[in-house]
Amino acid sequence: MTINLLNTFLLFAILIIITINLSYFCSKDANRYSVIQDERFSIFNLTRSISNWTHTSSSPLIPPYVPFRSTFVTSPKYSLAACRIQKNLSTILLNLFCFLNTPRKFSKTGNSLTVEFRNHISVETCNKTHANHIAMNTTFTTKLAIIRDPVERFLSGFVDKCIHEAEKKDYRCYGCNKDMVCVLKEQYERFKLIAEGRLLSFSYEDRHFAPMSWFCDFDSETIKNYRFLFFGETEEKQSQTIRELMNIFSVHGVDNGTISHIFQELSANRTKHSTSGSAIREKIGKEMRSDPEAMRLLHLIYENDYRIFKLQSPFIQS
Ligand SMILES: *[C@@H]1O[C@H](CO)[C@@H](O)[C@H](O)[C@H]1NC(C)=O
Ligand SMILES: *[C@@H]1O[C@H](CO)[C@@H](O)[C@H](O)[C@H]1NC(C)=O
Ligand SMILES: *[C@@H]1O[C@H](CO)[C@@H](O)[C@H](O)[C@H]1NC(C)=O
Ligand SMILES: *[C@@H]1O[C@H](CO)[C@@H](O)[C@H](O)[C@H]1NC(C)=O
Ligand SMILES: *[C@@H]1O[C@H](CO)[C@@H](O)[C@H](O)[C@H]1NC(C)=O
Ligand SMILES: *[C@@H]1O[C@H](CO)[C@@H](O)[C@H](O)[C@H]1NC(C)=O
Ligand SMILES: CC(=O)N[C@H]1CO[C@H](CO)[C@@H](O)[C@@H]1O
Repeated sequence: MTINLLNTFLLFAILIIITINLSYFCSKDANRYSVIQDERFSIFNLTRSISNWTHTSSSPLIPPYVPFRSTFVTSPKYSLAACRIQKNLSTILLNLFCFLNTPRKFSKTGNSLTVEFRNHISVETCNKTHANHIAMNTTFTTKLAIIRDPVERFLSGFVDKCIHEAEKKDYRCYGCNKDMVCVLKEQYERFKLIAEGRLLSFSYEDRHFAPMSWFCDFDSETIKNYRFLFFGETEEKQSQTIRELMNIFSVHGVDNGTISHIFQELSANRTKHSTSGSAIREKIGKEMRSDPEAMRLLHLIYENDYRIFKLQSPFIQS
């Protein structure tokens, strides 16, 4: 009896603490973390699901479906929407959807679709392209998400952020100085804290390395509403994905002229957006795969991504 009472009391105390933390978190930076304004992301629901993870999960794996800030692009005219997960691809998606929404204006300025969007076009021009929380919105008959092999995605981000960007900013990647295991250790601890609702703000690195299942307002239900496009690591696979995307546009009534323009842009500029071939990436990738500690941590962080997106896991099953 008394033990039950004590447990109930403890649970309440934990819930209150989490609630206070969350309300601090939401009010502090409401614009950046668009977790409010949607019932599913209300303090009550977040608290409920977070306490559920904390109490039911004894697995060392980083859990899936932790609500993370996501942005989307939409084209209501074609009943299409897409979630933007990865940095570079998301720039391309933004340009594509902006182009779909305002083809004439866009062509007249003569800007390439793939040129960094922000530098050339005012936010307002493509204002309506942005959206929040489309996972359950029935206005869009197709909701796209481009996914990538989780370990390749990490590797690409590591080379980009922890090698290249860290040259100029030594605080980048937690000051790990190109040490992958150091980054993964820190990141694993941070993801655990985030999943438990115990971390109040997210780092730049968190946003780049978070599991894909944390984005797009994915949960075990909403994930069924998405159509996935797999972005492979080879040119062949990537051009296949581009063709698949063009096919989707065509089915949604985008005219041939627009499609062939987009197709040419993407094909001509594709190689620029892929680091798959770079020598440094190959070298680091080799080191990563032969380092048991790196692979152990990658397994803990990304195994659930492999399961959820039904991708073949590179980790030895034990
Ligand atoms: C929690 O989310 C569900 C939808 O998943 C919603 O129907 C319900 O109203 C929400 N509860 C609160 C208190 O916001
Ligand atoms: C906790 O999680 C279980 C399994 O995922 C689910 O069936 C249950 O409804 C959840 N409980 C709450 C209170 O969210
Ligand atoms: C988008 O446009 C609306 C009005 O048309 C404006 O209120 C809003 O601030 C704009 N948003 C951005 C990001 O420019
Ligand atoms: C769905 O998206 C459309 C277009 O962005 C928006 O006008 C509408 O309010 C959304 N519906 C819901 C239920 O959020
Ligand atoms: C668009 O292309 C498809 C297949 O490539 C073709 O069947 C169709 O006739 C074309 N439509 C127009 C309007 O050019
Ligand atoms: C992303 O873009 C940056 C420059 O904008 C580039 O250096 C990097 O290689 C790209 N990464 C991927 C994975 O395409
Ligand atoms: C078709 C093509 O080459 N499109 C663009 C690719 O990107 C460069 C700049 O990065 C543009 O100048 C091209 O127009």
